[in-house]
Amino acid sequence: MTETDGESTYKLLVGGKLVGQFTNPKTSIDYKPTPKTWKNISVSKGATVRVEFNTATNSNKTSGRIPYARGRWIALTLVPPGAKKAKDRARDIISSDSTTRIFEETGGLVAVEAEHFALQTETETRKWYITSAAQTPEITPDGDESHADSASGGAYIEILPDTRRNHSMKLIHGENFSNQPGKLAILVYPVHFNTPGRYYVWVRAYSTGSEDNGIHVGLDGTWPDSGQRLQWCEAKNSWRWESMQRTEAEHCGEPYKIYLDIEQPGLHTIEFSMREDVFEFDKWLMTKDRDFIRPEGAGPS
Ligand SMILES: [Ca+2]
Ligand SMILES: [Ca+2]
Ligand SMILES: [Ca+2]
Repeated sequence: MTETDGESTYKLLVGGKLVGQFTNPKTSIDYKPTPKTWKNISVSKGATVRVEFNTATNSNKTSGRIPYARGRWIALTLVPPGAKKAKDRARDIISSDSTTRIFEETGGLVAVEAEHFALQTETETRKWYITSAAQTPEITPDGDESHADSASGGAYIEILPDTRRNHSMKLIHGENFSNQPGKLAILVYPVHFNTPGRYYVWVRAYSTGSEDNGIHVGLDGTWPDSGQRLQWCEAKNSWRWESMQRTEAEHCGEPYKIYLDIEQPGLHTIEFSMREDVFEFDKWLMTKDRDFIRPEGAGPS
């Protein structure tokens, strides 16, 4: 923040090393936010980030009380590389491939086949593969058979390989499990929203075991708490629409807790990422109706 009585200098140190320095401009306005951006700064795990700032005066007084600035500041924000505004991100995705589908919300509802994703990222460890009557992935191990004949649109996607079939098999964080969203196998769908507001997210999935029934949902490259740990417990061995969040209190999930807030109308990206491998994903929808009734079949077109 600028101060009229002096121009303080700020230093940013990472791991004890000076990576940026900034001196406030002269000003006639006190406490005006004056952001400074430093690019291409790497912060290694466990590094200490330190901000230093000094007092400064621009007074010519030689006696009496000398006015001075205190080096006031408000915030330090870390932005990951590649982070973009929501609109830029969605536009980049669309312009990179002319065949990309853009979905549209009307009347507070949008429904999308999972296999119609625009792209997927973070695929080194686990990846989504399409299964249809004509196409079965050749990735092994895969602990269950094809369920394409009962899938909406005749196709679904599945995260492979599957190295954790049941609770006794080894859980490897960041490999066959990720309680953290946005780490593994991220799917991206561009959606144009006409109606801002709170949308409840429902997903149609097929669970055949105890370690294939969780996923995360996010918005515009962010992963809010209300999109984490969608969970399925009921109706094993069938396609099942669900909108439940796994919590400490209820491992099978609580209703009304899975939602995304669309604050501005226009283009956004809806994104899903892996929680458990061999998750089978047929279709998803977002509805403004909190009391949306679970579809028995494929759900809205
Ligand atoms: Ca399978
Ligand atoms: Ca699994
Ligand atoms: Ca489908």
